[in-house]
Amino acid sequence: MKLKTPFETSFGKTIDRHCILVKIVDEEGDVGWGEIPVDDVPYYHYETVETALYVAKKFLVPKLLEINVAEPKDFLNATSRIRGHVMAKAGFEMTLWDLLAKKKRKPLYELIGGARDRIVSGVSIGIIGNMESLLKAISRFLNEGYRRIKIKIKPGWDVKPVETIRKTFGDIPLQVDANAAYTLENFDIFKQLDEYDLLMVEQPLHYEDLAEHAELQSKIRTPICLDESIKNIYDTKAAVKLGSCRIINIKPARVGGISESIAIHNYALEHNIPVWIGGMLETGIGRGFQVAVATLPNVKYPNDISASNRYYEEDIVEPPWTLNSDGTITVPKKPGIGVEVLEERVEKYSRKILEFKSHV
Ligand code: OSB
Ligand code: MG
Repeated sequence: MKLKTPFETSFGKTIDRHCILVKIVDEEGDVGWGEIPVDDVPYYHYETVETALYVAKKFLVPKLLEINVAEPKDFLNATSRIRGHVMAKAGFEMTLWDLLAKKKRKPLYELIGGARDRIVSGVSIGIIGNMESLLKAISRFLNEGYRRIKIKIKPGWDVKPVETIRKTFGDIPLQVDANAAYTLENFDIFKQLDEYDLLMVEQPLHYEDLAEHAELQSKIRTPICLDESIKNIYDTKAAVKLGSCRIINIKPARVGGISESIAIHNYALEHNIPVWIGGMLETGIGRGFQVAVATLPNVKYPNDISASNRYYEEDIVEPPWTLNSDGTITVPKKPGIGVEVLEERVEKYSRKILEFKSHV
């Protein structure tokens, strides 16, 4: 799917989004949908369209067809020997959640203990090297009602845009995301950013380096929020114990699905670490899972869950996700993720459709 505008981060530029959609039809004819929001290149995350497809075909689908699934965790247990490949797994786990919720005739958010009927939306703006265009984009998103602005930064594009945004828009809720582009040698940059009352600085250092994040956090006022570094509950515990962050960005697909998202959410809640829900430019299907998880009680900051029209000319769900004038998105009350998948559109955008059947 072609993005309305290219999305640039410290690791590269996305123009067309490729991903894998999962559809599961059970023996009673009930249907679940899910999304594996992989990219073509392993820059933000190590999995790609090709690796996820391989793992799905070779390991996940055969296992799924072999076992009895009453709940998503039956699938997780059956595939627990497969290390890594969390996004591929998550795509199936989430599909099973949608299916389960539909079978129970309940909205997904209710099934997972969600506690609100609207979620707060922020917007994530890629690197726009031209200041005037960046300010224009921010002004447009603020007018639409978005409740927080996040800009991507990289060495050479950090303090200056933040300073200019503060001068132009004053005290708006603002945060930056470095996507791991800095090292402790850049400490001076973080010292300068510390003066701008940012809500948080997201993933400043290497995606494996919890120790140096802890060191940086001890030296700046601005809360560090980890994104890439949080891959599961185990590194969540390590990050919290080490003091590597004060906020966590949970992306359901990045951590292996809904069950792991809930585990991270609950652990963070017990340790007074607020969370929010991030994204990877998901289609309307993946967005449904983000919205459901964003209803959990410890979600305390605006989410990277924007309306369909922030990303795509046309989404593949009906109704598309829309922003209320107060900068929220209403949580659907229909069963499952609560939006209908437009299969004709899915086919229109599909490059490849694979079908697998159980012979049991
Ligand atoms: O780091 O949060 C990120 C998009 C793709 C990959 C990584 C990130 C992002 C975003 C956009 O920031 C979030 C969204 O609006 O979906
Ligand atoms: Mg991020």
